[in-house]
Amino acid sequence: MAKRPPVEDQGDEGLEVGPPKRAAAGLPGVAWSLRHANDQMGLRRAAVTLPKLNQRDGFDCPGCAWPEPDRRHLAEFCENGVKAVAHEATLRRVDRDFFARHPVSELREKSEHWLGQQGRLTEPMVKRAGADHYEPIGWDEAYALIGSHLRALDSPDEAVFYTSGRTSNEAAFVYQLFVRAFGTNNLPDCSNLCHESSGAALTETLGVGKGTVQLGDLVDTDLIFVMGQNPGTNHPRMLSTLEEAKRNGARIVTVNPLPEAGLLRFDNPQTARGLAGHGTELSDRYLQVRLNGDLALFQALNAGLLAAEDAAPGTVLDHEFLADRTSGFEAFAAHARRLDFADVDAATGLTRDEIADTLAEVLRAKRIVVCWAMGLTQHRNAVATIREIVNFLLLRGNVGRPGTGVCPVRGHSNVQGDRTMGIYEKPSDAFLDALRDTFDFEPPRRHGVDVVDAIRALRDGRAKVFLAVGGNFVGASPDTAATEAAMAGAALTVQVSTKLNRSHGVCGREALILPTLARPELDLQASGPQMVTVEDSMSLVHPSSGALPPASEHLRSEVAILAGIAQATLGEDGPAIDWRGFADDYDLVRDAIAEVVPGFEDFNRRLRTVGSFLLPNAARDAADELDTATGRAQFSVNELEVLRVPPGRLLLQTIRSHDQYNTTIYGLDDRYRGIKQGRRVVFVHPDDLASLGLTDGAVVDLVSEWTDGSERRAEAFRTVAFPTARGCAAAYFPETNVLVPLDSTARTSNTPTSKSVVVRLEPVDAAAAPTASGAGTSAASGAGTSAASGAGTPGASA
Ligand SMILES: Nc1nc2c(c(=O)[nH]1)N[C@H]1C(S)=C(S)[C@@H](COP(=O)(O)OP(=O)(O)OC[C@H]3O[C@@H](n4cnc5c(=O)[nH]c(N)nc54)[C@H](O)[C@@H]3O)O[C@H]1N2
Ligand SMILES: Nc1nc2c(c(=O)[nH]1)N[C@H]1C(S)=C(S)[C@@H](COP(=O)(O)OP(=O)(O)OC[C@H]3O[C@@H](n4cnc5c(=O)[nH]c(N)nc54)[C@H](O)[C@@H]3O)O[C@H]1N2
Ligand SMILES: [Mo]
Repeated sequence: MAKRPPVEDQGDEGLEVGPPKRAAAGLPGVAWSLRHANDQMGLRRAAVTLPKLNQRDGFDCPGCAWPEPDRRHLAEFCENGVKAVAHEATLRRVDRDFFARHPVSELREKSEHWLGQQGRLTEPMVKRAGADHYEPIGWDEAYALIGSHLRALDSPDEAVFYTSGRTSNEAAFVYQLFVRAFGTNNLPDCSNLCHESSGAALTETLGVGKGTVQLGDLVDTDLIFVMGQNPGTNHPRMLSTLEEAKRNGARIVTVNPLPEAGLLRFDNPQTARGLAGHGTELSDRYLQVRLNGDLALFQALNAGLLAAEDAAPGTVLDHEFLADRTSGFEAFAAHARRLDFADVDAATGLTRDEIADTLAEVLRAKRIVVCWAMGLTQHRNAVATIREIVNFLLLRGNVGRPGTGVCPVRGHSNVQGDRTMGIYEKPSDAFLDALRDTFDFEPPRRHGVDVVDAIRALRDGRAKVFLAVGGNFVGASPDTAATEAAMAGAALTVQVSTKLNRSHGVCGREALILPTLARPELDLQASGPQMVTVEDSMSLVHPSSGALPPASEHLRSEVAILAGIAQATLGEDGPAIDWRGFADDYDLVRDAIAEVVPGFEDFNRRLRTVGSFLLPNAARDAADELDTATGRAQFSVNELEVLRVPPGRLLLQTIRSHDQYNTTIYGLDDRYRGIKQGRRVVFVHPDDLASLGLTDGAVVDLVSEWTDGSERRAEAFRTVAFPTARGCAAAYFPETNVLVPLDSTARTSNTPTSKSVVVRLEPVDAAAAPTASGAGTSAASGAGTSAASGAGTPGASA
């Protein structure tokens, strides 16, 4: 079960720990981004590339899905957007000589940081069965190899087709069309690991699995909740929006176990005041909730709203809205009135005063927006939490009105668009009917596998071929040991990628690497240069056109690669679809999208005249009829189960550092949290450290304990005393993915519970500590049990 850290991560010899920062961005942010740009692509290339970022005639930032404001700055990007671009536009290359020098067995031992630093992939490579090296292969031969594997399967359901959220709308549409023409709905995507819980909760309650706010709603509102997200690192441009909202008089309540620098204060690098470090204090109220305590918090607020209404009837709830636009209020209210506040205390760790003061904020606000990200979605009760947020908003009519709504803040820059294009293992009948009518074939109706079920299918031999368009399935998925074993059992794995990652080293018996263009690069096809489109977090569709010369002359676009695979696989037997035509001219793809996907009517013309356009959303637009079971916004009843952590254990969340993009590790610092040159750290409250008999700086193994009695271990982490909520801990993924049990997922959405893993901290004998030879022996020290039993009860239970 033990997972030894890769050689270059062991020891973290340069690791330095300082105090966390109290503000985000400002001058250091600018300096850092320029250093990355210079390291990776040189200043000249940076000077022609960066001004195109997020401009109307340029390319969409591959960093995050936060929308661009109407009034754009010349530099409409952030420190982390620059890092994302610099690492794609890098001048470093991984060529055939690289693969001759580094066998697969060696790549498997490398860290994600090392792999990502090697540069851009340059030509198609194959690893033959039994070989330990990738060797060059021609494109046509690669397509033929995939086709022969797929055609040899007993059933199309024996193949799995993964997508990460950088894929353009055009590529995503062609991809899902090919997969369904082939005969399966096995289309898991990174959403399954990410905002699936939001999609599930919002579809059920509001009829559409997306947010209902526009930027304008956020900058002109009374109260914003920022729940479970770290925008200073992961959505830096959101901070400018929050700053504007504050200027317009909004109040901000942040709910987060960690004191995140960006949410304390923002020094906007786009303004002179911000550059000088006189930024805006962002959060008016900072609730350091315990991990997984948000459902209890919102149930307490909802109970408080009902009590306030009882005390002053007719003044608190929006009765007209409730009567005309919602369903299920009575059952919800009856349940809410029975809330046990002792459970709220235990689950949230907040004082009753903190909750009462927050309720007072809510009662003062005529318009409320709730924003959230992974801090809410990656828990067992994630879907219930988000449904409860909808209850909260419905009570006072805070949906479908200017300045109100739900704002799930999306991750990957086109993860929302990919879903709109049909990358979904559970497609609706309406979508499949439209495919059938447009392309004249009968798409499969049986639902496919999501990420967790794909791992199980590969593990059990029910799936044999795995193809990924982007992402790092092995690195990003939970339960690393289980995922790696599942992958190694596949007959063929195919990665359409821009850069190396763990999924290239941990591969099937035969494996292909198909290198593709990145966003900033010119996409030239038979009909000329192509643009693609993406959909941001707020349902705005807009074009993206790269201009840089491709990293290698051998690269192909995702659309071209998918069309090639489709042709080689389906040949004469498949539906009559002009794959070649799609690859030659993406306008034809968009014409097909216009026929199949609602909201894309007249797609090409609108793109060329108005540029970007907003997709319909009945809940946002206050339509008379929502796509829910009752046609109205749906109240729900959510049972509160308090996550009881056994004595001597902590609840661990697995998060991003400031220097990473998911599994792409740009650097080893986490500036805002005071960490330099190392990633194997675990943040723990000083009082919890004390009660566990540990000190700041101790080296421990993280051992996760799952209900079936199994244990998973991540070795050699340095403890960092940190002002997180009591009973909670935090460490970076992907290093800690090994700890997340495959079967520990959110109800309904099946998203891994990456933000609530029960762990114990086992001290490692200093002499055996994190050197290559010592790492494997730590488990034998046996010190962990005594530390665990000697501790008090730092867990989330009271
Ligand atoms: N630079 C950069 N940008 C990115 C990414 C990246 O890796 N790097 N990733 C992109 C992607 S795919 C995504 S999904 C987003 C992720 O964006 P985030 O969701 O901001 O990412 P995380 O690092 O997972 O941070 C989770 C946050 O939620 C808090 N939290 C954890 N558990 C709880 C809880 O139970 N309750 C509450 N209230 N808070 C909790 C944590 O303390 C932390 O602040 O960012 C996107 N943008
Ligand atoms: N423990 C834990 N695990 C998590 C999370 C967590 O918070 N905790 N977060 C989860 C979340 S929110 C997400 S979204 C997933 C992310 O899961 P993924 O999306 O699968 O992973 P990434 O690390 O974003 O993928 C990076 C790779 O994408 C490829 N790539 C980059 N750009 C392009 C492109 O334009 N085209 C193509 N074809 N390839 C490209 C590069 O080869 C790069 O190495 O991870 C999840 N895993
Ligand atoms: Mo994500």
